Amino acid sequence: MIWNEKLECMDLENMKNLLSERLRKIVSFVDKNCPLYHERFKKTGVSTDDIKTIDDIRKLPFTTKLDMRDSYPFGLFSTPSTGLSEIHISSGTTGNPTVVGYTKDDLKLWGEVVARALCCAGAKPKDRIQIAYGYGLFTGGLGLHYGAMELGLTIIPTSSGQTKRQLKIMQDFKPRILACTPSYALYMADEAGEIGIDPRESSWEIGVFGAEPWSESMRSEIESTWNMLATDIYGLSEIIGPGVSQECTHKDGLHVFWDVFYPEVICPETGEPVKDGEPGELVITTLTKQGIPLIRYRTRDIVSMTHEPCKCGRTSPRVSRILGRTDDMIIVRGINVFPSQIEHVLLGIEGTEPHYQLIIDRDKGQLDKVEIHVEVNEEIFSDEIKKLRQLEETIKREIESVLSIGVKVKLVEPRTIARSEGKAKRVIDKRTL
Ligand code: DLL
Repeated sequence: MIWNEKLECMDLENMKNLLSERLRKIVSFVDKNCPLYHERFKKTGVSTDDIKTIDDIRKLPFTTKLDMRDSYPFGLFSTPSTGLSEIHISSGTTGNPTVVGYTKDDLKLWGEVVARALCCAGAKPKDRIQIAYGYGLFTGGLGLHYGAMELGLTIIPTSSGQTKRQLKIMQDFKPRILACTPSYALYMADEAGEIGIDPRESSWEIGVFGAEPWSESMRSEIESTWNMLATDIYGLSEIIGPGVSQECTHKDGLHVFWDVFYPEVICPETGEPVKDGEPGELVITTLTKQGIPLIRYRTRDIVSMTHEPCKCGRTSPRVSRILGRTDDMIIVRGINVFPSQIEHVLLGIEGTEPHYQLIIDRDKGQLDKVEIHVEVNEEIFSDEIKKLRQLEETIKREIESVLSIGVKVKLVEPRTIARSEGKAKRVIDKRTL
């Protein structure tokens, strides 16, 4: 089922006209209502009259996370705060937190895009959904909630945490859909085993997983453990929250809801567009939002994009899963490291769990040291020391060959790496640069 067939399957010529019209409108809107944008357009020498078609988007300046922090709390808004229905605030680790706000129409839009996403994943009206994303200032819980309401699902808003209760609710109320972070889906499988529930017998048939990076191997692991279809949902608070893009049941890239969130993929260094299929930074323009519309927002997420048609009939471009970040990439001894590479290696080694932590440190005047703590399962852990050493050696060798840097591997007891009910913390960077 396609939720909004008219827009999701629109032919490209009509879509281009719609996108151009919406771009002209939103640029005039922010120019008129947001002094920061007005000033910036003036400074970069672009006027609203220069924007005629969607291709003129490249004439516009970028917006960054720094702009959001610097304009705290409402400097980037185009609607006065009295006109907002909801405000979400992210807990910033450095500097000001990021504030986003929704008008009543923005909340409708949020419901609409998440309803589209849920349909993409295979949900149907009247299905039951267990929403185990956190509710509150994090946009996961409420975003999924609005979409599920729009689609006419029966919602069980468990929020995250209280895993045994989550599992009991699943057993008693048999929801067909589970929405949570992929790492929490795996965590719940662990716990299910402990309390004698066979995950393969679960009622969940469809998973709508996102909010953190995951891999194809993690997908296979979730799908085989829970006997369900695991789909990827992407979004970020600055743009709307979840519901920017979503995989359909073909699982061949995430459909971007481009009539409202126009995507570009650029080279992060030059700002120039990259070709379809090439990785680059995802940049999004919100074409219809009112509270805090963003022009060419740099997400810092790395993806590749394709405009090839999809078997499902939707005509939207699709982006790959998030390949990394322009900023969370770690540079160890001059080499770029993505934690997902380590995860990938671990998932291919029997006996290890996809729970790991990467600890990076540097003694004064020394080279970076990388220690990887890897959890092993109960069975392996009770093996003799010699076998454990062999396993450590294997992991070390494989990781070193992928990362091209020397690492130290330490196997740790089952369930000793702090679990998260939200996003897993994979990297502990102790270096002072
Ligand atoms: O995580 C929104 C969300 C909630 C998406 C629930 C999906 C499901 P933020 O907390 O603002 O918003 O974090 C946004 O999380 O820029 C990505 O780096 C990362 N991210 C989100 N979805 C995915 C995904 C929500 N499917 C940041 N795969 C984004 C990989 C993701 N990374």
